Amino acid sequence: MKSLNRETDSLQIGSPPGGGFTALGLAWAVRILGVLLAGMPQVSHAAEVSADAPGVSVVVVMGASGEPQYAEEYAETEALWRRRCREAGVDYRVIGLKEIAQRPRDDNADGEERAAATASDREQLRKLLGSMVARENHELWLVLLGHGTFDGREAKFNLRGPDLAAEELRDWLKPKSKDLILINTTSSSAPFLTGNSGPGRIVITATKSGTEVFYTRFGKYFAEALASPEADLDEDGQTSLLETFLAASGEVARYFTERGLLATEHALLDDNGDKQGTRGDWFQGVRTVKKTKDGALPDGVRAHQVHLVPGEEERMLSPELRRRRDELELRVTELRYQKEELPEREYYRRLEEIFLKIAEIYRQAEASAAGGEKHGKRGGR
Ligand SMILES: [Ca+2]
Ligand SMILES: [Ca+2]
Repeated sequence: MKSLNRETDSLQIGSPPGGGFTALGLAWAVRILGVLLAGMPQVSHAAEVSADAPGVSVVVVMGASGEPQYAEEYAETEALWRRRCREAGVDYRVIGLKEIAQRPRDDNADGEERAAATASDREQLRKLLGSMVARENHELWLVLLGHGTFDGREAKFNLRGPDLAAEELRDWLKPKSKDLILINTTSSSAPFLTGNSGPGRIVITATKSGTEVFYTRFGKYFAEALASPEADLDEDGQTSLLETFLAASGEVARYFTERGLLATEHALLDDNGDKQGTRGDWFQGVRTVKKTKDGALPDGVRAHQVHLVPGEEERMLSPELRRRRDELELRVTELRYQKEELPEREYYRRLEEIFLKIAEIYRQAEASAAGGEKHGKRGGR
């Protein structure tokens, strides 16, 4: 407690120039207090990252369903994604929902339009991603629902018509060096993590290897946990991508345990770009117990900053302020991992420097919220 008092006494976090705390400043001070109390290793508060307006696109791809019971389940899962995206007010696209034969065909359409209407799901996805990956400062969520296969060499996502190989998707996504969230909920999905892992990217797969080939439950549980208050582990009023992953992983494990069955799927999350996924059972709360080399951030820190449906407080920050705040919070976490190697005075000096910058972001947000109220406007995504 002594060192905690010293940290907080010296920082005066969130205190506006005139003294005393404003609402957001106080919220921030309370949050930092929590971070300092929890000791090392620790991650900072969850925060949502977003890009410049319009900010976020979610693309859900429904694979070939095979059996009718799967078709029903995937349709329900897609409906959950759609609902959550509507709540979040983000751009939502779906591929593979309508039967190809049912797609509207306009007799007056030119050749290109007609070709687009009858194109395979794979081709539609290729075209859509081609336009999306070129957008700067735009967060792209790509969600794959359905079945996957692995022949010992190559993993594929099963689509109606031609399938999609992990390598092909890797090539299509290559221009998107950051702000990419790939969630592959199919069997044999792990090779999609290896191929798409990278800095600024978050990759989640339903399985830990290509050889976990059986039908997966992870995707359904994941969609159910999206923005679910029960999944909000740190109780900050919003469910992060990490919290969603942990809730879904927990449900999968429970399913098999309750039936006395050996689990046939183990989901992975990678958000530090090292091509190594981390399993849900390697986390205690929202922190992984897994050690990283050379002081690298562990998996989960970044995913805990991302929220499909941000909480009320988050919405008061503009996308640009959120982005800056998230970067600073990552620096706090990195610094905390280096604490042992730094002289104490230097550690607190650097910590204070970052905290003051974060406090300034909240001050700006308050100032613009006050201005917005005057003019009947507010932040949003
Ligand atoms: Ca939370
Ligand atoms: Ca990793």
